[in-house]
Amino acid sequence: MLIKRPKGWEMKEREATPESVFRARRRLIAGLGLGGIAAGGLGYLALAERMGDTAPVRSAEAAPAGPVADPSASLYPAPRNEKYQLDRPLTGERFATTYNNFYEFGSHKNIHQEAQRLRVRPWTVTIDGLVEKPLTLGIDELLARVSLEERLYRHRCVEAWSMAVPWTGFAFAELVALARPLSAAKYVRMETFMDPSMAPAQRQSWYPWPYVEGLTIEEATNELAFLATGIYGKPMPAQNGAPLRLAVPWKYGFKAIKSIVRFEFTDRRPKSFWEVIQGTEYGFWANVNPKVPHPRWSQATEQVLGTGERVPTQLYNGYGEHVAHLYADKTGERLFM
Ligand SMILES: Nc1nc2c(c(=O)[nH]1)N[C@H]1C(S)=C(S)[C@@H](COP(=O)(O)O)O[C@H]1N2
Ligand SMILES: [Mo]
Repeated sequence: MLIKRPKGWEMKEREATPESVFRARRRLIAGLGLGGIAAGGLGYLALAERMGDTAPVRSAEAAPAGPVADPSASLYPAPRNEKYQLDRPLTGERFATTYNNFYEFGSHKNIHQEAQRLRVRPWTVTIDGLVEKPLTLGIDELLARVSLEERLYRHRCVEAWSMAVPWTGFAFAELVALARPLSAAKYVRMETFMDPSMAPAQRQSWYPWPYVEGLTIEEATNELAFLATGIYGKPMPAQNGAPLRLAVPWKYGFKAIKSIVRFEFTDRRPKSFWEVIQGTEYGFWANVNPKVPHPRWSQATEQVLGTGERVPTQLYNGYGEHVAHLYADKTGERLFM
């Protein structure tokens, strides 16, 4: 599919002032129709409103010191794997890194500054459950045991906005190989960190923290399943899910769990964060399908982050040739929500 390259995609140098960025954000927010969202168009915000959580999260604690140098910085940029091509321009970095969903830092999109409280070293990753030998290792140890590459992927949020970004990371299959799951393992359950001192919104007890997501082993070992450690040729910024987050581009964005600390191999289907909150709207499979509307809005089109352009949504977000076979025998399952 050809999508016209929008005008004004790239910011001119002279526009790179904080004020123009602020104005660009306002245009972006207008373009994304957030007025409509505030009126109750989107589930997450509607939930937050019901729960009385419309005010930004504030914490009594002092802000942490400035960011420390990332010990993995020398691994970037990693070579690009040309196999994964886009049908649209890349989203501008300043959009993808300032318009985020990361509920641990607040239920609105503008959490990128609050997210700088995230401390990404030391960062321990645990691999356990139905595996030959449980493993606990530091993120830098893990990075030394995998091969990093860059992939250009689309990302389709269930809220009907999308972006296209260069992730750096490694195939999820590499982690599964490290884990050596037992044959009884059918799923991998992933967990985000739990630390309200870094992420004040985790004190909001009406959310089922920590954030949890899951995949079948077949999904996790599909070549598209990617564990991202960086974006735009640099280590992952906090707000995008440093230091390790999932990218499964054929699924709705909420599957792409951020800041992972644990991979548990299990024979039971994990119940994800959003499924616990609203199981009738956010299920386990959550594959993208323009023909299956969300109970409260259409999924036929999506608004492109940074331009506000509206484009048709594709089945499996355009990745059907890689993943459709995974679901051929799953009749009777709610595959698309
Ligand atoms: N831990 C955690 N992971 C998360 C979320 C979150 O709130 N917490 N939001 C999800 C949603 S809804 C989306 S669309 C993507 C957004 O990723 P981005 O901010 O890098 O665009 O992260 C997903 N992963
Ligand atoms: Mo999302």
